[in-house]
Amino acid sequence: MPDTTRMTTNTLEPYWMPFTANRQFKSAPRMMVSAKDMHYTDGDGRRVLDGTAGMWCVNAGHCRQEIVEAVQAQVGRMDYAPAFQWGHPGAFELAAKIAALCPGDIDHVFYSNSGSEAVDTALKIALAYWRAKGQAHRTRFIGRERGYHGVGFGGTAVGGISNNRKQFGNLLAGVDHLPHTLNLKEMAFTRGQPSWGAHLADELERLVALHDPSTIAAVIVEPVQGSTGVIVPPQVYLQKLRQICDKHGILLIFDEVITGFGRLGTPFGAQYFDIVPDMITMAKGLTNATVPMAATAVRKFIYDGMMDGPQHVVELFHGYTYSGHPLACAAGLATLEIYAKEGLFERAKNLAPYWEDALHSLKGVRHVVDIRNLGLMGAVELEPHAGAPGVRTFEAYIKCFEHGLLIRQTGEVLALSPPLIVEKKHIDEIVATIRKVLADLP
Ligand code: PXG
Repeated sequence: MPDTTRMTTNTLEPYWMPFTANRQFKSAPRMMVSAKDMHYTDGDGRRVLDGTAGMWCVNAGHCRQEIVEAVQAQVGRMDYAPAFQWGHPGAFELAAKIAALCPGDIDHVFYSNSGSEAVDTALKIALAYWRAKGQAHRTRFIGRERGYHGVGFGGTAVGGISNNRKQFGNLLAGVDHLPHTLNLKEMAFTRGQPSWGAHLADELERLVALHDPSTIAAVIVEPVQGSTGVIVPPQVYLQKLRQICDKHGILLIFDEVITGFGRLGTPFGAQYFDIVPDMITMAKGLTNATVPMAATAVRKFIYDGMMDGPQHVVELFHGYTYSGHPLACAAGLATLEIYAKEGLFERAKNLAPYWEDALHSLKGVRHVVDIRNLGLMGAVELEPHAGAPGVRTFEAYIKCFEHGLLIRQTGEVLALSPPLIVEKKHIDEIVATIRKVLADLP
């Protein structure tokens, strides 16, 4: 076995790391080597409290025995089964369990391997559905500023992060964006959903009028914007988006890659907001991140609408070698069982008020200009150094790590999303560490 704790800088070089300042990292690498429940152990043997469930994905905590054993058993029984024109029992069993967790009549599940693929799948299903319904002119997508929908060309196009878009040319044609809803002047330090901002949903009416409803296939939004710093939707904003989509016959896609699987105390954000979208994209918590897996779940009318033409003809010319991979299905089934057995979604719901109070106790701490929370998501926004965006939060991020706490840094925001097994003592530790780090930070 290679000793991954003692690598030289030379051996670091070949790996081109994703979304990472490679040269900076390789000059001072941070390595994780093992993990259990709420903690990582880093390359120096230090325990690091996981304040972000890895990257918003290890919702049941690390290296859960039941998941490990399920994957081990599956890899010994059958490593792989062809995904096209063949099946294996786990894929069907898991699809039924996912559908049962989904709201309303969302009852069919298409598998992929990452949130990015789940999003591109949803966009392709939308186009294919409208074509099947004789409305092939509905090709346009509406995303939102500051939205993150992964890194495929479709997801990048409907996403609203200029850094993620600017290197990659024209992306997908025919995409427009709603404005984001963050406004510190109107909503700083709001607990939960802001009361200001529902009117921003009316911007969808403006875009629909501009492009004509007959050209629009779907609107895609994250119920709570995660990656760009936990932007909580204003009260009734999402309900208004649903109404406007209904009025114009436009499909509404909720990207629940982060908000899925209990993050808000409900199976999906859709239930938290009491909305039935037409499709839900999910990944991350689906397998507790043990094996990569994602899914796009659709309402009955979408699946039924695609089941036309001769019986022997493929209905959707789309899929991946690893769609419904046996190891991922084994991990997914074991994960969903843990969520149910331990009541982890309910646990998140019950802990959310404690989480909210703890986070908001940081109000007044040096550099803090906003605190946001919903469910077990949280964000602390800092005043940047003049002329140096992102530098102060990066310093805070590194200092937290040195103090044994893993958080996420995005722009001017420190983002938090602990595993749902988090205990009050861990929440206290997360907040105390951030408090200390910020007090000492220039
Ligand atoms: N949609 C949403 C809403 C996401 O948050 C994706 C799609 C893409 O998933 P994949 O599996 O292709 O990465 C995501 C991913 C962060 C962070 O720190 C967030 C994500 C990934 C990595 C880091 O905010 N979200």
